[in-house]
Amino acid sequence: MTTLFSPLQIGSLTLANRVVMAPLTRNRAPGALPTALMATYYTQRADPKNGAGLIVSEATAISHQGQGYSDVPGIWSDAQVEAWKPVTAAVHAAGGKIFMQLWHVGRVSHVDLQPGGQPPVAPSALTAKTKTVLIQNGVPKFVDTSAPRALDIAELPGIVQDYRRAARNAVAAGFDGVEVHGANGYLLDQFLRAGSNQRTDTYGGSIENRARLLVEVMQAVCDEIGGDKVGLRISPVTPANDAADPQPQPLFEHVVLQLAPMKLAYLHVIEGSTGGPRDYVQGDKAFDYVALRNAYRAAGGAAAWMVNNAYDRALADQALDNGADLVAFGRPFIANPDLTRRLREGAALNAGDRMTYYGGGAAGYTDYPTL
Ligand code: 8OZ
Repeated sequence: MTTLFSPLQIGSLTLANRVVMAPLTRNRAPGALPTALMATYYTQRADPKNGAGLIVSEATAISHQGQGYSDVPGIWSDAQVEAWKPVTAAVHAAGGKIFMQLWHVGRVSHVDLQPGGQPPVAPSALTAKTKTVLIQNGVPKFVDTSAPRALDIAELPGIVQDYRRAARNAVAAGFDGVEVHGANGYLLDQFLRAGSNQRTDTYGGSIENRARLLVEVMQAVCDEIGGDKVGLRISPVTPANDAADPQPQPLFEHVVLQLAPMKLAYLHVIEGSTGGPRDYVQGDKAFDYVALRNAYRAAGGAAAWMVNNAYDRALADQALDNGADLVAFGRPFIANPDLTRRLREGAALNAGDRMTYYGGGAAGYTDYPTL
């Protein structure tokens, strides 16, 4: 019988259990460089007897333009590659596996975070009704995102190239693979959804056109490092960061059909509203996640199916019984480095302190107690 604590083979990688640490933005990388404290934080969660079978890193900017929050890490420079190496080495020494989440925020940014104070970029010049985090004098503040400019079609190959370089850099930094961030209203999701994409060229309009950039990015990343080292995170109905589409079901079914031949490591699906209700509805009817997976499997897609959002032990067991392969836990991993052990033993979970989620030091980061 498969449980959360059974191993899983994905590509050439053996995961010791099916508990995944979801990507979590923590804003503790000043100058976009990872730190020794980050190595400690990930390593505390890396031993698969107590912690995650797979860690997905916090979202990491593929370029300066792709950055949208203060003190999030990057993976576009040699200095960043070097600074990530101690993190991956420490995770591996603890017996862990770690993928890097590759991130371009698109319009979810602020001029203060962009190269030369320029406006952020987006599929269309539509401001997202959302906030970003700016840290000034050590104090995190939620501020409105800046008005973006629409990307010229001639700029898109450069963005695909930035993802490709980021994937190559992630592997050079010692990561076991990468997860492309296609969720939560960031650049690739902005292209996917009609609410943020009003383009009239081959990257807007039809579902096929809106999915084009994501498919090109996935193909480039797979070509660069091999599909068995590549995952994708999607959030078909989330309203996060002003993401909106009237018909997510055919949109995401088209996406997974395009991905089926790429032989990916996993597909990571946020069910419902990110960090909120699982039964959130966007568009005209409830999203059918089983139909999405069936469409992918029917097209020959064999990637591990990872589910996420508000899972507990009972819901996770049910998901595995119903055909999911991996369950990602986000906020529970902030406060419980030994989450896997606690799930296995039915132990109580520590509560996290929201005031220390974004920015700061060791407090609320590396000081949560284990059993
Ligand atoms: C919370 C705060 C900042 C960023 C996401 C990368 O929602 C994020 C994020 C979450 O995917």
